Amino acid sequence: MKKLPEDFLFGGATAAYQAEGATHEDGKGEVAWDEYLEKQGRFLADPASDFYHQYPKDLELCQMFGVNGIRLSIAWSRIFPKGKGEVNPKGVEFYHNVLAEAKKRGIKVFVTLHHFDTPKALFDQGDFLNRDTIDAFVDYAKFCFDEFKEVEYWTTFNEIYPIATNQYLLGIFPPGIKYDLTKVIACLHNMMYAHARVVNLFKDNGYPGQIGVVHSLETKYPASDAPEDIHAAFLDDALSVRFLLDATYKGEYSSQTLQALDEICQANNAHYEFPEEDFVEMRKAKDRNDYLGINHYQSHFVKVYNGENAIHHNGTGDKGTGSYKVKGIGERIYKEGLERTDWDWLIYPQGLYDLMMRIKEDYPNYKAIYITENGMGYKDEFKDGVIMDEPRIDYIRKYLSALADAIEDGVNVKGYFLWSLMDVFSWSNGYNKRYGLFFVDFETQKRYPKASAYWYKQLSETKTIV
Ligand code: BGP
Repeated sequence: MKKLPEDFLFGGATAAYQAEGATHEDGKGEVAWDEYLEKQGRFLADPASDFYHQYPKDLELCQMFGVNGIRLSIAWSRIFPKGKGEVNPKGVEFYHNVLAEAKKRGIKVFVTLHHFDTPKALFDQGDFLNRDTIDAFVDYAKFCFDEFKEVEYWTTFNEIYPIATNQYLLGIFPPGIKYDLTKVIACLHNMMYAHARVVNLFKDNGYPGQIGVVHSLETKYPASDAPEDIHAAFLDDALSVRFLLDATYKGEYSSQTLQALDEICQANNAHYEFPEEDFVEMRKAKDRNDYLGINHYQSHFVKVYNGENAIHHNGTGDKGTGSYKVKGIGERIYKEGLERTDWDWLIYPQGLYDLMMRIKEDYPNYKAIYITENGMGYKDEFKDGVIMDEPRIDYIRKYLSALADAIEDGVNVKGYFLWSLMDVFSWSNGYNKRYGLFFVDFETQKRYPKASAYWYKQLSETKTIV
């Protein structure tokens, strides 16, 4: 039996577009997803979990089940329907109401400024490939810091790497572009620079509270001891993990990162250029991150690959259909004997432990870590209001044990947010990939606590992983 610290936060995570629904209500502006999903014709982000109207119920459930933290995001387009310019007072009012309700119930709120939902007016101009979007983002952040003084924990971005790659490598997020490594790298850098600008704005102006960024960090291992596989894992890691951590905590890219970028660019006919003055801002911000948020679901085993790019995203839950091969980086393989979910996500808690230890070693100025997302997508079975989701409990138990080991070994981890608090809409899977502690009947919007919710409540009360 392992213990977690007495003051550990047991949270649940959500995101505006995946939880709120009401995508056209009360003056909310468009996001690229609205049109993209409509055209795709598989599912829409309405009703999602109707958090826009159900939030008092969801926060009540948090309190009842020992969930003492919630991660949510502000939909930029509820505040500025066109991304900048005129403010929508109804949007502002909505978030004040949510924050007040959470406070009433003693729930700590972590607020993300951007969770995959750039307002369409800016998205159509190139999103973060267009440097004007950075200025608009900084202005939006400033507005929020001035307005929402009740917020204690701010996060600039959710998952810069998946944004860059899902938009420009896998092509599963709008604008649906595939295999464009030039765009991937430009997007990564511009967003890291935007993060630094916002952190410096926050600290220079002495706003109250804490600020950080949420990165998706998935540990990479070589598929074998062969030097070329070791190198492939190094390249995959350099682009997806090291690039982000270097930018966040070193304020520049280490020579190893740049060496990997050069190699990746050469294989993919890609190029990059980083304005030198960006690093002035980034170096200034590197010791000002109050915490690092980590989303961690899986790890990858990587093998050398020099063939043509071939990625198939498993967005249906048909086990074994996913594949990932990127020229000059590597192929992610399924390691024999390791469990994976129906969506082909490898269950490997050791990866979380190794990641924690690596951050402690390589980025000693990290201050504090919150696991801001971890959880298991599962096809829950609903039987007369009862949902026995043992595989999910088992998944959380294993990952929390790995986390407890890392804490024991000196990593400063302050809390954990399960993805997701209640079932929500999934960007590329729609509604059959459920993650929540609370089952949502998307037709009636009724909530039902799953077995995992009762397990989590006990965990939060005893701090003991059983
Ligand atoms: C993270 C995102 C979340 C959520 C989660 C699960 O990348 O921050 O928004 O979607 O992954 O992903 P999926 O719904 O694709 O299973």
